[in-house]
Amino acid sequence: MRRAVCPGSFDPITNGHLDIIERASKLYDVVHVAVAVNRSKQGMFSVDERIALIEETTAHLDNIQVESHSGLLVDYCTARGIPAIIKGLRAVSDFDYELQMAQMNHGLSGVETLFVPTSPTYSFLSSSLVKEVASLGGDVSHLLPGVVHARLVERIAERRK
Ligand code: COD
Repeated sequence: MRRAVCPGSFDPITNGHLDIIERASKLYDVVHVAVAVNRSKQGMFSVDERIALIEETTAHLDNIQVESHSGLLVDYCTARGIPAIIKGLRAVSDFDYELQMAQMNHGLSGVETLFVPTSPTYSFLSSSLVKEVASLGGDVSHLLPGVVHARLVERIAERRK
C-alpha cells in the first residue's frame, strides 16, 4: 500500500486544500489527512469539527483517512508507515518555510516531502484570509466547499451574539 499524508491546520478546509487532497488521492493508495492539534492557537473550529468537515467534503474519495495528530508530524508518519508528506505550494513565499520543514523532517526521519503546485484558481487562498474576509462580510462561497461555507457563516453569526 502506497501511503502519503496531507497535513495541516484545516481551520477550515478550503477548495485549495481539497484540490491537493484530490490530486494526492489519485497518486496514492491511501491518503491520510492529518489535522494538527495546536494547543497554543485557538482555532475558529475545534479539531473535531475540522475533522467532520474534511470527512464530509472528501466523502466522494474512497481512500482518505482523516485524523488528528499532536507532536511531530514525522512521528505520526513513522508510526503508520507513511513515507511521504504532500504539501501544496502556492507561491514563492510558501517555499522558504516549506523547504526548511521538508529538510528538517527528512533529516529527522527520512520521510520525504513532495510539493504539488497549487491550481492557479487557488493560489491566493488560505483559511485565514477566508475567515477574515467572511468576518468582514465578504462573499467567500466560491472558495469553500458548500457545507464548510454554511458552517463558517453560522460560526461567525454565533460569535457575534
Ligand atoms: N493551494 C494549495 N495548497 C494549499 C492551499 C492552497 N490554496 N492552502 C493550503 N494549502 C496546503 C499547503 O501545503 C499547506 O502546507 C497545507 O495545505 C496546510 O495548510 P494549513 O494552512 O491548513 O496548515 P498549516 O500551514 O498551518 O500547517 C502546518 C503544519 C501543521 C503542517 C506544520 O506546522 C506541521 O507539520 N506541524 C506538526 C508539528 C511538527 O512536526 N513540527 C515540525 C515541522 S519541521
